[in-house]
Amino acid sequence: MADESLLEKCELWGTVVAVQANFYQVRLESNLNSRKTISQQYLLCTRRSRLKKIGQKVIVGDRVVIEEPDWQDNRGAISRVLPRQTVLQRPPVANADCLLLMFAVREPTLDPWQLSRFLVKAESTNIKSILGLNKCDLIEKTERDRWQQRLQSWGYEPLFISVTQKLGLENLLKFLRDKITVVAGPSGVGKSSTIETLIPSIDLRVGEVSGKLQRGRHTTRHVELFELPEGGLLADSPGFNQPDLNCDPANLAWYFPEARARLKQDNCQFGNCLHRDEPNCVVRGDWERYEHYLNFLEIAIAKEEARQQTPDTEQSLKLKVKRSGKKQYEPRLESKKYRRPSRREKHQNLQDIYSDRSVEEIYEELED
Ligand SMILES: Nc1nc2c(ncn2[C@@H]2O[C@H](COP(=O)(O)OP(=O)(O)OP(=O)(O)O)[C@@H](O)[C@H]2O)c(=O)[nH]1
Ligand SMILES: [Mg+2]
Ligand SMILES: [Zn+2]
Repeated sequence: MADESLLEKCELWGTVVAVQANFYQVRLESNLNSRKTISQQYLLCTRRSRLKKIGQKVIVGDRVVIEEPDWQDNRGAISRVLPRQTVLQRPPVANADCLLLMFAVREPTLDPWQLSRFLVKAESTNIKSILGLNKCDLIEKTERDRWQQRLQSWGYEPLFISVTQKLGLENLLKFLRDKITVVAGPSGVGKSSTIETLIPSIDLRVGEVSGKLQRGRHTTRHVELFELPEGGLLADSPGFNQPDLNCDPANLAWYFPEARARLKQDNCQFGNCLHRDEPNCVVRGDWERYEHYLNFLEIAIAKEEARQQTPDTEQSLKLKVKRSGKKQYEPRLESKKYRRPSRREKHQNLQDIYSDRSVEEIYEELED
């Protein structure tokens, strides 16, 4: 390549699409200085020791600056992580622009409470979300119309999809183009099938198997961003049935479009109204999901109270989840240099936290 030496001097940057052991697969963007398009699309990178020292983690979706590219071997080193616009914990992805919340209209049965809970969780992330309802081949048009009307009354416009019949995918693609999108939802609704259909070159479930257990890579361990032929990056995630509701109870009503609309029009009498039985409340009323609101509010309040009861514990102790699944509190040590590395750390001290534990383990911890 003619401009090789020139390119090497310039600042290079890209998006981390996969993290594995000590390596980061980075998809290169156009060169910042010369705005030149580079011929290689991916570099396999390590993390500069300076970043390790300051404890700067690199996760999928991070925008990173790369130094010392070796164009022969497609290698490089990450020297800087740009500030994150958004951070999702489940799955761990930075800078997601969009959440594709996926449900099936049948198999598994579409449960309004579960759907509602996912919608509230999605709203609380402040990331734009779209709702896809898959497996439309399994229901009649009348049932589909009923769901559409019902969800419109909740403030949502679902995209009806059938992966098996390739229905609604064109429409879906319009929302995904040139964005980082994370696909989330319960198990078995067709998240992986959708991604596989949109990106025929990958095979998520029976893709590469890794390690002694010969598990499929995507079933448990890795988050990875896959490139849509039309432009844009998509991350699959393992299904889970119940997102946690650890939001500030005072904000909860804002995560329901129906309540939000009321609050934008008018004020409750009390500034700290939780919209239960306070007088002159503008949120309380006969909208379908008001009972969901009340139920989620109780959960959010209970979580908040539990959190407040253990402030000291949180500051001086940290919750450690053992491999066996047992949880115990351990003192949080102030200075890292006095801490002896554990046996596991000695062997894998460069390994990113997210790549050496299963997604379920991380989820468990995040849920506590
Ligand atoms: N009838 C019908 N079945 C579908 C459709 N899309 C996917 N399926 C089936 O649904 C099942 C589950 O699909 P997956 O793509 O593995 O679901 P998932 O959401 O990735 O599930 P987890 O990985 O467990 O979270 C598979 O047997 C698919 O063949 C569809 O549009 N219609
Ligand atoms: Mg899947
Ligand atoms: Zn109120």
